Amino acid sequence: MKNVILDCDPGVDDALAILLALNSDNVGIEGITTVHGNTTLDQTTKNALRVLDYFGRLDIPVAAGASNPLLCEVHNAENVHGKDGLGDVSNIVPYSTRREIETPAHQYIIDRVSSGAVKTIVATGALTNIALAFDNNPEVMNTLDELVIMGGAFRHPGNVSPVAEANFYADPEAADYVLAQDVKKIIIPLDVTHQVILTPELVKSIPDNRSGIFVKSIVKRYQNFYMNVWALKGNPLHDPSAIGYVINPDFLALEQFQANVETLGKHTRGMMIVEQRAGLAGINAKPNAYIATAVKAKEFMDYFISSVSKA
Ligand SMILES: [Ca+2]
Repeated sequence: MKNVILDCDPGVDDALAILLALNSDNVGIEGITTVHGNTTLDQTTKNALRVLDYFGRLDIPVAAGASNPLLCEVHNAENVHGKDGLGDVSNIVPYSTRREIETPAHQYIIDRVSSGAVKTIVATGALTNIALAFDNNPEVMNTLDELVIMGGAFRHPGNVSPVAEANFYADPEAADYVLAQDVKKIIIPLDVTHQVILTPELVKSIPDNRSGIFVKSIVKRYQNFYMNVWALKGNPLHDPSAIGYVINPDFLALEQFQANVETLGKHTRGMMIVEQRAGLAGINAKPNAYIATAVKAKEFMDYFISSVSKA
């Protein structure tokens, strides 16, 4: 079993990622760290706590992190995830009376990695906390086996701009800084997450157990957004795809590239820039990341549905 810290901004798909991890024997959640993104830090922290409470996992600590990007203004996405960031379903997923621990997220991450308890971090929000952890203690952070990042759009359009994906766009300086670190990075971009579509029919097929009621309540609004605005047949499983990689790397095919994040462009800020010309005359790329370029969508979706159907 891989013990991970999930650094996230719940967020409907973050909540589905947490659920997938909780229901898997291949992954254990050491702790959850929260960041600004889909909604405010205060709300993403409350949401992490209420999701854990709903599933009776009061043993998992939550550490709150950055409320703002490193340099730019905060950019939230309540239009996608609901006012409360979780589809506005507090009647079904009530608020917790628990609080986050006192240690800030980046310090909690450093402490747990330093202790050897965690070798894998899964980041499914803006990369502010991860950047702060590397900036504060690169020696410890570079002992990680892998950093799995949901973010970026490669050969696919962006989702907050024609070229930028929401997590990288939410803090481009942090994203670019993290990609420049030596640790092994696995990037799960929109190219693959937009192939894993949870349709209303699939949701209907899930039994009304505890996980099923959770999924059915939180995805409704989110799914409508993707069907109406993106003309998709349902909602992509963005963040669950990152946990899916940890559960079974065979779900995804990886290719190594040099990848950076644009921090200056007038029209391209937050865009993932990938050097695809390696091997052409005179081009010396320095590969620094593995990018998921294909996904076994049916196998992963079957796994997702069976996982949320069993408890
Ligand atoms: Ca997220």
